Amino acid sequence: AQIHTNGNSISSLTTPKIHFTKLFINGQFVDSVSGKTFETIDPRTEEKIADIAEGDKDDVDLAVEAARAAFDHGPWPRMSGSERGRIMMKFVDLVEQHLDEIAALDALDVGKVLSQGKAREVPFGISVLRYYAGAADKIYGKTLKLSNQLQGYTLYEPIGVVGHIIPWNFPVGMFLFKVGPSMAAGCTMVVKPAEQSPLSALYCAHLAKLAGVPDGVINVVTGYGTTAGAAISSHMDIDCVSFTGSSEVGRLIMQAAATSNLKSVSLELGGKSPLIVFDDVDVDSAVNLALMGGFANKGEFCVCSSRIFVQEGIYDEFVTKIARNSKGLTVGDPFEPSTVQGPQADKAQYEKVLSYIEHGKRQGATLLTGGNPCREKGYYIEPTIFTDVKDDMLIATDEIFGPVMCVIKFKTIEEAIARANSTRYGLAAGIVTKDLNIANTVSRSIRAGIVWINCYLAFDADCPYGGYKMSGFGREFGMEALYKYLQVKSVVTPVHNSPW
Ligand code: TXE
Repeated sequence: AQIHTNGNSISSLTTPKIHFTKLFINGQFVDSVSGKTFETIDPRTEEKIADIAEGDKDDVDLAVEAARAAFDHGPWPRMSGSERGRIMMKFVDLVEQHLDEIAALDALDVGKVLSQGKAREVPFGISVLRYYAGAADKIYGKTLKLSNQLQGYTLYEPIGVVGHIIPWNFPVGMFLFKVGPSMAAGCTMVVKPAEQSPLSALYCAHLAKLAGVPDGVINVVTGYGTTAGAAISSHMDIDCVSFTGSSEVGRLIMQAAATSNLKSVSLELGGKSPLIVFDDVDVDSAVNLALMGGFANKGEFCVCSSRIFVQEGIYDEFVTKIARNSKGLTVGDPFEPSTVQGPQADKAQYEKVLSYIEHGKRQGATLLTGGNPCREKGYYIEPTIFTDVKDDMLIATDEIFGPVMCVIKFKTIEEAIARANSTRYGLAAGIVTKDLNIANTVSRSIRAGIVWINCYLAFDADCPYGGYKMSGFGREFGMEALYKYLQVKSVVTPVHNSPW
């Protein structure tokens, strides 16, 4: 199928046309070796959107073969950084020209609100890709004066073939966040999108080809985790795997890497992030920040502020106001302009969230608002807030990954720090206060990869983020992400008769 590359013809679309449903290997859309397909489901209707080629180990082998040939013999790692950057810029421009259509594919696949995708997620993904296009010719080593007899320098070289295993909560975002830095580094890659959300990755792979990215540099194998995903993490010819998803699967990826070829691993594994609101703030703005942080992307967001700690002096007012404002959030069809929250991405997530709500009720927390499915069809759930939550209840310890928030009262700064940190996760945290000393003390005391002061979900391509503790390791964004895909070689040479 061909799509137009100049301009966007579908800004008034309701649901987008599906152009690409096959695996993308060595620059071609191909059927899976087995000929099998799987269905991708519209979470609004629970009906099939399209049949997608089901890649398996054999398809991963073919994709790795193509990526390996492109790495060992192709132009991509050999061309100058500025030439790679130039091609990447063309790719960025094409993604930008097709922004509306790409946002619509994700809205269809996993229920993301179209207006938010168009205004925020896809533009942010584009800014990340553009950042790495600009970074491709800014990879520097060091010069080393080792002794009077020796000098050296370091060369940063691409790590090789990369496997990216990505989740469904930000399909195009994750694709661009991972593909961008590894492309800039000069790597070639096999990407496995989540089975819930294959459409936008295939579309972007096509745009990469149109931009002039050589065949074999980006390969996309759609399929399931236990087959295609596992084939990537255990592959003997993949040099590095970058994974975002659940802690359980993160563990399997590390095990597979360890028992195969000891490939390098980076993991981003979700969280249970605290937002700590102190007495001295404007309660209305703190409430709005908490709602945004907790319910953004229907709570399917690894950095969601799912535990809101509120200091006792404003607690009652905060609870009254958050209950009222939460009821004003419109849950509905993600293609409707008035919608704030769409359906959960798939049936498994929908059922998981509802079962946590039941646990919350059963374990004695107070259901302040929400708690129910909210449409006859589709995976819609009301924004849900619990109070009277104890730190050891499941709703306070586990990543629910849905629109469920716990509001918890605290007295002192020491108590807030201790309870915020008493989680196995460490991805993000937020602090709301006017007091600079409190902000500085708490931000230094929190064990998390990113801390927001008087804001939340403030991301930038230049600002690294990733996990402490069981939220994983390795960073997305910034030059930190680029260096995951490089390895350093030291070159040392003797110096004769140096007077210094
Ligand atoms: O994740 P999985 P699921 C969390 C969140 C969510 C829970 C379950 O709490 O409710 O995980 O979601 C691939 N080898 N996060 O089941 O299974 C899979 O095909 C290799 C947090 O969707 O981890 C998909 O591409 N790969 C999160 C990807 O892993 C495997 C984002 C993620 O799926 C595999 C998503 C295997 N054995 C979920 N099994 C975040 N950190 O943002 C599955 N996969």
